[in-house]
Amino acid sequence: MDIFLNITQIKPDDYRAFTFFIGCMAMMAASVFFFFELGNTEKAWKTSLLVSGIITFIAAVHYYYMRDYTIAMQVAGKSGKELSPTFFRYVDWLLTVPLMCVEFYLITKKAGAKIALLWKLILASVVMLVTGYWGEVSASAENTNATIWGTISALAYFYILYEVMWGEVKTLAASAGPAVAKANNLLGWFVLVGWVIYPIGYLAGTASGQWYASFANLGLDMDIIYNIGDAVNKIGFGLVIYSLSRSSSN
Ligand SMILES: *C/C=C(C)/C=C/C=C(C)/C=C/C1=C(C)CCCC1(C)C
Repeated sequence: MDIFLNITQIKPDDYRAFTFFIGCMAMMAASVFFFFELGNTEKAWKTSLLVSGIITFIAAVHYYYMRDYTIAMQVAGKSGKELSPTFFRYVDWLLTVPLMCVEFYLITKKAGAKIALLWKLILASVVMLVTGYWGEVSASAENTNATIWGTISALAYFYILYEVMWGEVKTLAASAGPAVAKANNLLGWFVLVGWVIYPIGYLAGTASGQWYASFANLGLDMDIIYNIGDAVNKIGFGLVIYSLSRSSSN
């Protein structure tokens, strides 16, 4: 099979491939925007904005490959879970979610955030993602792995949410001034509402044969849900950082 797949092979009703395609474009556009805006950003916010651009750029590259992957599988006659680029998906997340934790550290650093806080957030995000990955790849109608690993993953997720909304990050953001407090609050809402899209995708994708099969089957594909989540969260996070960099500029 030709490895240089042509995007014209996307079938008109293949929403999975289509959302990978449009996700790639959106991430690329966002990266160009963040990178170009670096030039007229105050020094204090340059690194934060650079990280925003790196996050969307890493995602753009992964989306480029994930789109090809899913089309290749489609063309090879595969179906169901085989169409999901699970490995690339989690490699992408393992790079980008810790970078989102870095954003929390960067915006609270001038209020005294310690490197230990950053490591706690990164560790929690790695636990969340590695267990999620195990849950996805080992899920089957014969076992309860998806539930067990998904639960551990969710605990790590709640820890991050707690730190951002009510814990150390929140306290530091409050003492860093109103602009940072507001940005942190907005980012917290992304973690609360935006990140919840992911466990919904996970439940939908692993539902077969599980106790949650009846309600998790939304008729929506797991990848489509994840793709929506990524666009909302990665670009949204970046825009919050961008507006923070503007509000305290001049
Ligand atoms: C840019 C990518 C982001 C922000 C990805 C975030 C992913 C999550 C918050 C995933 C969370 C999961 C759970 C809370 C439980 C089930 C397994 C996961 C990994 C889907």
